[in-house]
Amino acid sequence: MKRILITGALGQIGSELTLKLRDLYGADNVIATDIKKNDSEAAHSGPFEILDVTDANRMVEIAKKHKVDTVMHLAALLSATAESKPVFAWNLNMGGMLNALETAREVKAQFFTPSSIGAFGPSTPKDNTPQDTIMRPTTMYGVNKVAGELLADYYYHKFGVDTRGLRFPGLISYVAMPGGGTTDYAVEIYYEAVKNRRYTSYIDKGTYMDMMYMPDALNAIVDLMEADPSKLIHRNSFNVSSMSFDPEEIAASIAKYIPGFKISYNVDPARQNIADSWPNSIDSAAAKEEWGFKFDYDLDKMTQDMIDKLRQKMQ
Ligand code: AKB
Repeated sequence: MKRILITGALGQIGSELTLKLRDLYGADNVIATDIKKNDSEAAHSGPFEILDVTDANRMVEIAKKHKVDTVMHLAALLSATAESKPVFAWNLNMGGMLNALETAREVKAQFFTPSSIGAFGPSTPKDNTPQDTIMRPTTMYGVNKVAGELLADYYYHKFGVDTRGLRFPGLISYVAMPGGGTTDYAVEIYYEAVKNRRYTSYIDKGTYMDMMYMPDALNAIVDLMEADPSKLIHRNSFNVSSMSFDPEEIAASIAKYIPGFKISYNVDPARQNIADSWPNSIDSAAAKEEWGFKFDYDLDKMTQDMIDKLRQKMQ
């Protein structure tokens, strides 16, 4: 039976991952932590501890107190926020990562952390970006992600920590809003479509980025963590994506379910710059071959589910 410590458990991924893991492994076996408590289900459906991930001692103390055998480190600043506060981002993203890896080493735990399509940069091949390729990101977030991938591989080779990671695309969900990401437009657009039948996009038409619906992302985390280690050639981190679209294409998909939906543009140069430095679409072949990555949702199936769920939520 697993005993899992999650950092950033009340964030965009954590709010849903915590509940899924509690369903799979038992509520008491999933220890949610975050810098503040809120009134979400993730904070109240099982053990919860306040944790600032830059506090190394406290992280180890919580891991020992709850006898965890798995650390899932989700706490991090996303790309647009990291770009506006680069020094803070370095300290939080890299400090948190080092502390989480050290915790995993000390308590002999398996380790997961998300990387991102943000780990790639303008000199990376843009289409069908391979698993192993040029990684020279031009954002602080990307620098943190590449350094984090290397550090996680280092902990595997040097100390034998069972580290695993996924390069996530933009994640879309109706549960918790992302905060400070470049791909957030693809979440906001659904909220605005259901409320106002229109959306003003800060990302320009023609800008393609990879995306994935949250249920597929959560399944990918569980499948990777349960994968047979002898099959893993890569570890930190695997390309995974289930769709790639630009704002026009997501708007056209929404218009199939919300007739009259209109998109307009007011491009934010800061976030557009970040988006322009990322791939159009990445190749998930290594994840498929090494641990059977699969997904259920394409753009239209996701759109239909997002709209249904948001209508119920906003009633
Ligand atoms: C962001 O936009 O910063 C994230 C990501 C793709 O890593 N959603």
